[in-house]
Amino acid sequence: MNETLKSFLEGLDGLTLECEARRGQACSLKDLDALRVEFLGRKGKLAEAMTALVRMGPEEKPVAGRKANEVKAELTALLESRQAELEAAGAQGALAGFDPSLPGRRPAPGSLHPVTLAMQEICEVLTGLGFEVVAGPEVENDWNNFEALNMPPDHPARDMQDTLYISDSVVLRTHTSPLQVRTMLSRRPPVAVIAPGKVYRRDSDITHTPMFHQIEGLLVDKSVSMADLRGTLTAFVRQLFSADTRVRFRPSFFPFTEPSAEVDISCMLCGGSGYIKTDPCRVCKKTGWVEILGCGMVDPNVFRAVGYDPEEFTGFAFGLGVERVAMLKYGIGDLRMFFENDVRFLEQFS
Ligand code: 2NM
Repeated sequence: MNETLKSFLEGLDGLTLECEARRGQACSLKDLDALRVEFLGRKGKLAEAMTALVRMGPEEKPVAGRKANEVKAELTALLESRQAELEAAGAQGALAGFDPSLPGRRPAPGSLHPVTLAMQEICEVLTGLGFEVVAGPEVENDWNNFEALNMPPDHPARDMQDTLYISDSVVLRTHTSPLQVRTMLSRRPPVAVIAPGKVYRRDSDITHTPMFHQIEGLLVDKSVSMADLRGTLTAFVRQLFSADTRVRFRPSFFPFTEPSAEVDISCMLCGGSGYIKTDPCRVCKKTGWVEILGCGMVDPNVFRAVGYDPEEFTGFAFGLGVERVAMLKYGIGDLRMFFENDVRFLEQFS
């Protein structure tokens, strides 16, 4: 046999052997594709070997051509069978370690923020006592936030609140009382409302945040007295804390009430003794009392501003800070906890 033909045929058998040896090393479809290009591509090993055909005579050429076709079919079959192997292994790989008997992953349930919880509890107790919840804008005009509440422009009481101004006559409400002003402007007594919501002050340190939550209450009717105020607030704190909670009023000042008082309740931690065993109580600082809210009898000037006759009607009002109540109710020592949104803190209230 012609030497050229002989080495051509041997070379092609060598291709089949090499492909057989290397197909197992292709561990991915990508590897396998590279191998296909290397052997069967336009510039691959088979195409390269076949360049020898042009130098062959008419007797050798058909033999060589037939062999080339056989080898091409062998190479194709080798690579295709490897592809089938890889695809089967891939399917098993995707399912490897999958245990269909395991329970599904559930999304972690969220929980209400402690300030929201306190807000809800306070509102529940007060609506139970007959108050109706009212809401309104956090951006207020100067008249609703100050003027109608017996705080004219030059009133020193305006300095008590560091106000965040939108413009000369528009503010972020510094308390929720403008909701009560709005209520009185739109209704005639008897009125019994509570106004919960966010309020804003230019104040920021470890015990003050620029935004906090307040709930204010208002009762107006014929012959509402300070005794009604005391009875209402006593019932309120006994439901919010415990039935044996004691109440005391201290004289105070607010521009919108006269007389005004601050209300203390007996300490919910030490029960009013000032001590936990022999340690000074950390909540009431040994006094046995904690301040819980401010209140008073609505000033006649407020009634005149909203068009109520102060000779015909009297009323009481009160206001409390929700963060403070939440700290006392849930034993939270640091106001900043409410604003950090640390899940480890928040999830304790679920
Ligand atoms: C407080 C304390 C005392 C109050 C007064 C009024 C209104 F609108 F009726 F005049 N609303 N809230 C009030 C009174 C609020 O917070 C410490």
